[in-house]
Amino acid sequence: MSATVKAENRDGVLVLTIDNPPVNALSHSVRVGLNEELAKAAGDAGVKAVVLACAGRSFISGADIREFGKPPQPPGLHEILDQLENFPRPIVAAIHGNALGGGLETALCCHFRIATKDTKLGLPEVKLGLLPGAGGTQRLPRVVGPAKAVQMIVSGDPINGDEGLKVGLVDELFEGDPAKAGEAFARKVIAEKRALKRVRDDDSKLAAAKADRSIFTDAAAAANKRNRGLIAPLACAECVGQTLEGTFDEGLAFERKKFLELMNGEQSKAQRYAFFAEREAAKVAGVSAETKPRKIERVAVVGAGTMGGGISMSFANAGIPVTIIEMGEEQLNRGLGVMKKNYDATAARGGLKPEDVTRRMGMITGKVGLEHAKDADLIIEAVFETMAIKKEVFAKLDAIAKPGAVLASNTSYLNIDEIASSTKRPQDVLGMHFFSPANVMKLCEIVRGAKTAPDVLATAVAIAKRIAKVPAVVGNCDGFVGNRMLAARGKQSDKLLYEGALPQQIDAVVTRFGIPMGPFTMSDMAGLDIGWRSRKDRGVKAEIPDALCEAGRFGLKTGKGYYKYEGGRAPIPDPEVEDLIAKTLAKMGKKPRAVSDEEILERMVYPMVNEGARILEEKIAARPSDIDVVWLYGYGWPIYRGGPMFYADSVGLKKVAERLSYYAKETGDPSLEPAPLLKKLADEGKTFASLAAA
Ligand code: T1G
Repeated sequence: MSATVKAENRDGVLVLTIDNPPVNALSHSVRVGLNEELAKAAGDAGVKAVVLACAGRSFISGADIREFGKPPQPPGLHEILDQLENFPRPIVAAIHGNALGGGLETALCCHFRIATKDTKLGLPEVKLGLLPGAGGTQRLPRVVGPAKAVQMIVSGDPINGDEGLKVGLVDELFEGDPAKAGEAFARKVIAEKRALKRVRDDDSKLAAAKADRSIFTDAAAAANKRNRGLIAPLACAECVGQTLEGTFDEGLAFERKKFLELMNGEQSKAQRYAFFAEREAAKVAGVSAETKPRKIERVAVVGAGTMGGGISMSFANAGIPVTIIEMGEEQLNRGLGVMKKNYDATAARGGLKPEDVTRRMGMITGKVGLEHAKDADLIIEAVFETMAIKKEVFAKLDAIAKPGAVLASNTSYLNIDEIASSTKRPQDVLGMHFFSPANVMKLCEIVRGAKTAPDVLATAVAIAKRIAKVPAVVGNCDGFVGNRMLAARGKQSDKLLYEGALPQQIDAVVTRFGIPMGPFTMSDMAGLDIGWRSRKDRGVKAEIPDALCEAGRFGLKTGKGYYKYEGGRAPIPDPEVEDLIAKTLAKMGKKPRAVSDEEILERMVYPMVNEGARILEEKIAARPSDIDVVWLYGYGWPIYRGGPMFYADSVGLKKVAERLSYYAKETGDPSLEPAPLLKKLADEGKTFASLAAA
């Protein structure tokens, strides 16, 4: 008997239990075990039915992603699925927890499926840049119809047991022990002499779409509406569409071909990397996995501005009561009003039911005065981004907060050690840097102070995951990881304006690369006046943005900035800006040149990678993949490009270093010289990924 598949004949019902922690992936040992047990059972007249169940927290969560890209180890999953589908007696899949990817595909090859009502049933392969490669694109449409199937497969989002029962994916719901429930159901099937139907043999759910293709094509188009740049969602839809064109086996062959194309393609490699990078980032370097996080039951957020409101909503969304604190009724009520407006807007789009809005707002209590933070286990400060104000708030919180409370600042670049120094408990202080809009963006940069205690770090990571954020622990420096790299990019985008590139050209290169918003559109959103005032305070000139601001062009808020805006938020290139830039350059005696898109892309990305290398050298980030997680989840770096450091590896560090040296000379900017770590890896023909392996 295999170590991961146990067989027990319970008076004629053979219960096969997979026990392959942590998620019962269909690893090689599981496939060997199933292969052996099913072969034995097929020839054993004493086996009247088979139940497939799992031990632990979940049914099968998919193929073992760690095996991808490695030499296949027989038996393959297809062999197991053939054994299940052609088994001569009833096979019941008893599902709890998750049945995802290959897990659901396995269940679809059983004759019957029973599940608990909160089971997650889904085919999330598309999130790995793949498609269901074990018959899911051919079997699921035959169970739930092609329209529902294409929506599930292209979104990758699961449905629960309840919905599974409604759409015919589940035959019966159960509670309690899966094996026991499976055995009882199997006995019922035997007693009722139910026919053994194979999903592949029943095309009845395809008939309507075969008669009217628009049933499928409309659903496919809707499902693919927001999949910019990704190839897997289109391939998923193509495979599901094949169910309307040919035989089951032809569809299976088509699916296999498309799966292998995706598996061996660049996009899936990047997306599989991102999957593991996200999970690695939650493992804090230097903090043992056994470190117990502190209990967080009550949260207080200080500051009801945009960030404080978004942060509070994130806790309310996770069902965690939060007290939001302001210094005055008016600011508090304004903040509460913005949150209510945001929830109502989501409800209006059908994203929330009205009762959800009420429940979530009910989780948020508005108070005036810091004393209301006294019972909180976690206090997140989200006040003005000036050190003096933050230190004053933390000094007051130090006197109010209960012992053991975690004190976090949402600062986006200020020194967390200096903030901590205004308290007598620096060990309880860290940064939790959320990204705007905080109720939407997934990244939480957790900034560890010099004195931050290990269990405080573990607490911040755990609570970030509880509110469905992606935590990345970073060191304390100006801009931490994300904004420090953003500044390196911003320096180049600003310089390029003085060399002849226009805002719209630079932004277009960045958005075509897959990043949602270019630097100048971002500046217009944030407001050009903030930087302008700060430059004036410091006596620093920046001729082009200064000229824009002197003309009252502060960005979106004034309807004009680097772009003009006509009623909406869409940036429209403005000849007046081209004229202003030309005049400014002329005044400066600069002669604009044609700048290629390729140069722009290299000068947008490689300086970020260079800053990332310095961040690694300074141990501000523990892993290159942590830097990638920051950019994937904090700045919308396209998932199919893996992150700046992964992307640099895919370009080749030798080339990246050479181009940086070239631009350093061309522009006379020494900061573009390759960082020592980058140069070393390039000279040794290595990758950033090789550091993680070391
Ligand atoms: N293979 C290998 N390892 C996996 C894994 C998988 N499928 N899923 C999770 N892990 C590891 C994960 O890296 C982590 O490892 C630990 O398990 C706990 O994961 C043929 C081709 C199931 C919802 O895409 O969505 O089937 O960090 O922290 O928050 O068509 O894991 O502890 O070392 O995420 O409770 C399709 C992927 C695969 C599901 C559980 N299936 N997994 O979430 O735990 S492709 C998926 C998840 C496929 C077929 C195709 C989640 C989860 P470590 P975790 P969790």
